[in-house]
Amino acid sequence: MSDKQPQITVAMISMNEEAAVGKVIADIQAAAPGAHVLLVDSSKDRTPEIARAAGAEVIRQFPPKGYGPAMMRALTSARGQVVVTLDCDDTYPTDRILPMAQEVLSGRADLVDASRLEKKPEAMPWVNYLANWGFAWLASILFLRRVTDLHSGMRAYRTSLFDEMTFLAQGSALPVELLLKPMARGKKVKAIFIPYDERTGESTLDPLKSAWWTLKRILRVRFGF
Ligand SMILES: Nc1nc2c(ncn2[C@@H]2O[C@H](COP(=O)(O)OP(=O)(O)O)[C@@H](O)[C@H]2O)c(=O)[nH]1
Ligand SMILES: [Mg+2]
Repeated sequence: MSDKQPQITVAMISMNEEAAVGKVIADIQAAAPGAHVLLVDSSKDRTPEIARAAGAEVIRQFPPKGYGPAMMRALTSARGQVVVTLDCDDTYPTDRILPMAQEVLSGRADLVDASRLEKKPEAMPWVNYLANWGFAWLASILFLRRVTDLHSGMRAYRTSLFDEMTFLAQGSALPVELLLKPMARGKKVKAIFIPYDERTGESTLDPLKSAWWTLKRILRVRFGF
């Protein structure tokens, strides 16, 4: 950890990502030198040791509480003006970290969403793609602006957003609310398109539960219940 106060935190949550974590942190450090790297980790494997040895701050959350509580902990523990999130499974392009952070630091955006869904990614099964596409259209209609990817794990957030508004950590599909609520509150939300790579290791996602929570979160933010 460096002594000077970083402006950028790159935050990840991790559960049993020992196959990917070392490479992901090395890629982050190469792409964003001086950024603070933070993991909220709920692993049983060697992920936390590998991350600490690589210079990351590791907050242990064990036993695991699920994606939402881990992600909220990461977002609210970030240092500096901007926090960029990534999955810890080597599926997101680390070379976009700095350009996304720069949009926030410059004041042009409060949130930048890295959409994986400009077109169907080869690594994404059709059923996931169609579900994502349908929910993105529903949100686009209800929020009166084009949204393409509600579930991206790669975002840049102005850290002050987490002092200004609260998000429901419990339940699946938290990224939906993390995108739509700032949008509904008039924050400057931008999107870029990114490529999406094959995952290293297994996904923890339960698709039906995620679909149900996606719908609930869209309606909750839009209609305030
Ligand atoms: N700390 C923590 N991390 C989690 C938990 N569940 C999932 N993750 C991590 O969250 C990220 C996204 O999960 P992933 O399985 O890749 O979901 P997918 O990208 O939708 O397939 C990965 O880095 C996981 O290791 C949890 O309960 N606690
Ligand atoms: Mg992932």
